[in-house]
Amino acid sequence: MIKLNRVTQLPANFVWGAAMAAYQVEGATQEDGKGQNMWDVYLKKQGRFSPDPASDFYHLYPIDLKLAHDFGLNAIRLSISWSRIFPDIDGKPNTKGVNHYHRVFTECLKNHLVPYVALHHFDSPEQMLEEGDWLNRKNIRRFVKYAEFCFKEFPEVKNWFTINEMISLASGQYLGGQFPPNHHFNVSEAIQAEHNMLLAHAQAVIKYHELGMKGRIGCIQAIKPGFPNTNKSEDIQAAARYDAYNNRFLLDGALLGIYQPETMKLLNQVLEANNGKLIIEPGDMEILKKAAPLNGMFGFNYYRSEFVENYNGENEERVNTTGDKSSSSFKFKGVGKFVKRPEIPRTDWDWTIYPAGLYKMLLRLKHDYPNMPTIYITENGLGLKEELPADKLINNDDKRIDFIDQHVAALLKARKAGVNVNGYFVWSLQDQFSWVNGYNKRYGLFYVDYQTQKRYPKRSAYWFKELSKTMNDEEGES
Ligand code: BGP
Repeated sequence: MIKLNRVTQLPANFVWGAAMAAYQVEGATQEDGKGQNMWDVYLKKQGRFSPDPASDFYHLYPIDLKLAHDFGLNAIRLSISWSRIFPDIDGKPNTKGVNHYHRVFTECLKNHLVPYVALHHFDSPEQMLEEGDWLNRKNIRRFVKYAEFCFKEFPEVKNWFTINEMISLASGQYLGGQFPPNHHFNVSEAIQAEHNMLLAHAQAVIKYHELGMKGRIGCIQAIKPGFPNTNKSEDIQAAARYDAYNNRFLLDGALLGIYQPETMKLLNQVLEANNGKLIIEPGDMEILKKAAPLNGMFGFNYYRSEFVENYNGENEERVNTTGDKSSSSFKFKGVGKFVKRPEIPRTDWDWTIYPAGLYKMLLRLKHDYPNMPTIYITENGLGLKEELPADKLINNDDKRIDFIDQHVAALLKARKAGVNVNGYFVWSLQDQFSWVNGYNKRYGLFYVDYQTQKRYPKRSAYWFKELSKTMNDEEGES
């Protein structure tokens, strides 16, 4: 018997979903004519873990989607693998890949799950990476062509997201270097990639509207608030610089279509401290400006907040990719460094558990971006090391239930305060591999036994179901 704790009632028409990304769940990386993407090549070279069979969603999607329905979800967030649709990035579409996604979307609708679909979730085709990924403007044009194809081909999808987490991709590729092409603290590249992704997003949004498509489109940003660790003005400034780099630049570009003067002042400080530069070409800002009011929704991924102090030493990032507590550090020259506060709980991967950050950021979004369309929390969840017990009953993920409960409570509190936020997608539906952690960091409502590919509902899945019953309208929003 599951007892509800903080949250005891979901609003009517609330979007109650779970998320996944194509490359983290599908497996079948060599099947049905899929082309190579940057992870196929990189993971093979790295040799740490294999993307096959992952959670074998490519074949088992009917099972996973039925589970989602049976456990009370009314929406599902997934992504399309670009290299399945266009194995040759400049070539013809691959019918097998296209039909696969038609079947997946049909299955979603059959299970009364509204699909929210991202076009790009970290998985650029290999050829795109080889030609500079988002740093090469040719790839923006390619993306818009791919987006246009998908809009026309999949009218059954009414909720589109362009690009998932521009900041995580750019920082993973060019700052921390955990993502291919593994560059370290090349700040020009990171910020240029962000600007170019904003342009790609904006052009896809404009295209969607020009085509007169009947639905909504937006982007998904990972927002990681950085709070000053002390009241010292140098720490307040450090947090502001970090925030400009991590959040504000992308929020301004996507939602206002301008980079506000204060945002640029702070961002230029980040660039200067790292001998970087950003190239904004003539016409770029007009594109962002035109697209901003056309966003029909906004995806907000929230996992954690940071506490920031001033820092002028050399750049350094150590990412905890094993779940060995306290093995991470982040020091960004001339920007700031993260400080671990003993009173704030952390996961084994050193991520703060800080639902207040979600609440504060939702209020800030309402205040700073008054034209904000409906917000959905498109990712939030807790990664744990978990094992399947002999009796196959996974009754011990109360930590996850508590984490989700606290964050949904923060969301509902923000709603009460007038923020237009109408949905929550837990990361993740089923266990899946994590880009830099592999298979030992599990987030799913459903445990995946990777040997047998069997699914087992965790206690959190039952909690999710229990809460879904408190919603008046079972179908949710469409
Ligand atoms: C987000 C990504 C997801 C997912 C999640 C959890 O940044 O959009 O794809 O992986 O984070 O992160 P991790 O797997 O590193 O724990």
